[in-house]
Amino acid sequence: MAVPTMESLILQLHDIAAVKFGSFKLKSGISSPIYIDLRLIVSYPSLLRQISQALIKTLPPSSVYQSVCGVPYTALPIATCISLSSEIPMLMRRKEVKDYGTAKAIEGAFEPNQICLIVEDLVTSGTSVLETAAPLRAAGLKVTDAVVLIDREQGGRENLAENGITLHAMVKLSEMVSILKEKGRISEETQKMVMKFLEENRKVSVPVVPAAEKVKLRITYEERVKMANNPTGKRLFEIMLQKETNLCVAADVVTAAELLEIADKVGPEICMLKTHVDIFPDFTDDFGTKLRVLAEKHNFLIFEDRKFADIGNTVAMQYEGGVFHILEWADIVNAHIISGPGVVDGLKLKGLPRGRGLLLLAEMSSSGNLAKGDYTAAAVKIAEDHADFVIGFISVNPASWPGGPGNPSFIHATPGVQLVKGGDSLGQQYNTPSSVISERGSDIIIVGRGIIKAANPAEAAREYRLQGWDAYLMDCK
Ligand code: S5P
Repeated sequence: MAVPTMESLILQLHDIAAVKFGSFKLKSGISSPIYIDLRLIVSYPSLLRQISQALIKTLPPSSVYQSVCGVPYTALPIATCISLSSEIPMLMRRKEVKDYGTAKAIEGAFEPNQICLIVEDLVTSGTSVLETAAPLRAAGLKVTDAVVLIDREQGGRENLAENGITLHAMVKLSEMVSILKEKGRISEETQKMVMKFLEENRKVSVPVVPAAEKVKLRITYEERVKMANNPTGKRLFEIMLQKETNLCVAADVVTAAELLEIADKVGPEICMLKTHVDIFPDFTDDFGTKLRVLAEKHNFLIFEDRKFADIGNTVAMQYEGGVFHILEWADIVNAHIISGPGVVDGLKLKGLPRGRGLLLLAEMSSSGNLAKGDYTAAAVKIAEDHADFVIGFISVNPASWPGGPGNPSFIHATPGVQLVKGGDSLGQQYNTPSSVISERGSDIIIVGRGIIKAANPAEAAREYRLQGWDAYLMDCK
């Protein structure tokens, strides 16, 4: 069957009143002289088929997609038709699933890294396309293009481009209106009114951070490897680059046996594994050796989240001695600076000769915490004074610090990360991977329950890794 002309499709849409002129109140509250309701096309199978064919033709001939996914609900039948006629398998996004970290948000069979084409009926700001792209990406798929029947030319193309998605529109609203005018369906006056409306409502913003508010272009990890002063800090940047990951899993499981098991599962996805060894009832002397074997196997660093906080002399003893012998097996530890710079001197005494690194808690993720303002600034000052041993910070929003994330030789690691913003009942506060990396200027996402409580921790870790790494790449562009 020949592909129908654009003109004929537009006239048919007008015939069935899927495109109407008058005065209509839009969802956004503004009054529009044109109203488009493409839900109607399901009642006209022949038109639906013709539209689907025209949409396929809109795509560059060289493009290859392993799946198509319609934005629910209006575009679902269109995506189904495209799938049938092009024999590209279809995926479906479940609209009801909010927490796509743990529940199944995408239905259908697919492999990670396959490219999925998004199909939409009408694009205004691009928000609904982005809402479908997010769970697809979270599931490990690549989303690079979206095909749409009508582009309302109100900023959607630009908003999608900012999020790495190229928009292919069958027709732009202005072209459609001019065809209807040419064919005598509407008056010149109506055409002018619609064009004026379009002009006045050029840009409908999407609820993402405006480019101007973003942290300025990121210095790449390649460059920062060269700047790192401490051998462990340098290795951390190297591992991130080699494995393309800025994910640290907080393995807060209840036994050492479980920790070793989870470390082996998530190992391929992470640059760093964070432990709380004092949780384990089954801690034994060979724990460190066993964990280091896994760290070697999967190429990750071990970060014992000990949060040292005492005077220098005491923390030096705690670091080396006791039951846990943290110094023996942890590449990285962290410290509060409440006791002043002596805490760093004490840890450095033991750690530096072993090439170990230290993160300072400059901010915390829990609500009502006191690590802010002058306290955060003091942590930065202490780090600068001990840049041979301090590799960076536990931080939450370094982009908001007076000097921003600051010295690029320091690395920022941020806890309180899940795929959806929120919190727990004990004061933890969560932000998303892209918000932590892109908006808040951090380098590493620290994820605990978002991964270890997921039905499949390895799969969840991959989702977080992809989201975190994509956010980093976007910032380097
Ligand atoms: O401010 C902080 C600092 C840390 S290190 N807030 C935190 O939540 N953490 C740790 O990060 C915390 O001890 C836990 O191990 C992890 C967060 O776990 P989640 O399950 O809430 O992701």
